[in-house]
Amino acid sequence: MSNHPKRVLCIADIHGNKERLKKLLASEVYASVDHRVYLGDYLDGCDNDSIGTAELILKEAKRADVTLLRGNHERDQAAFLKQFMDHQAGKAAAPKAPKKKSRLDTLLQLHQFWNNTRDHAADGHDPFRTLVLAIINAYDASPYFVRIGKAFFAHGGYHPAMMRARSYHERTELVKGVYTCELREAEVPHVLLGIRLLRPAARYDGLRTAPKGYKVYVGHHYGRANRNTPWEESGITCLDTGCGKGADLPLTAAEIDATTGEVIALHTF
Ligand SMILES: [Mn+2]
Repeated sequence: MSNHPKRVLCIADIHGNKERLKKLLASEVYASVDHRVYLGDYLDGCDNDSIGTAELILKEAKRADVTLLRGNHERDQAAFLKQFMDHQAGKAAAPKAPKKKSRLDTLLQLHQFWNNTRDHAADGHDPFRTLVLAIINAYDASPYFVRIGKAFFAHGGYHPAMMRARSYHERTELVKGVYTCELREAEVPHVLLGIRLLRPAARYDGLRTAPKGYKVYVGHHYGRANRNTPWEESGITCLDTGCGKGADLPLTAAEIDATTGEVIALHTF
């Protein structure tokens, strides 16, 4: 009957903190769980290594026992990079540079990467183009949310459409019992990517309460009052403890019993 992975590690926002991600990847709990769900926001930190983090995450993307969710930062960077590549091909105007320093840092790091590798482009191998296309493709292949047993995972919040999900997402088809669903684009940014979670519109009533019998796990909310520890409210747990956002704050991961949806243990790296 319940054919889903049993023990799931849910990993909150990384924001370019490659060192803490490396500690997590080398940990006992990472190795021992049945499945891993990343809540998105891999890139854009403060003086962090977003490119090194992206390279590690792109390796994770190849694993069948890993689900990478979309964060609002990936959405913005993927849109920028798509337009940049189209611009290079003469098909679009130049994209506008982001104003936020953390987002600009990622692009400056990409520029540095291009500087360091452009000599290799001459023989037909272009590491910059390869990396940028890999980031865009990984973003396009990532679901907005995933359900495993009694646990829902999304970057920003719960949406009632998550309860209606029946289809398997291509990316996670190999893992039986991992449900994801494509939503209408209009439903997505406001809830699942967390854009309006703090001031939800009336039509997203289900947003602040997990459906009965289920638990919801999100990231995104570092700006909330009790920022350095995970918080739980009406069945929705936020695991974002500010990793990569400047001060040396931990990366938090929750080990979850998917059969009940409950946390078994919290781990910090
Ligand atoms: Mn975030």
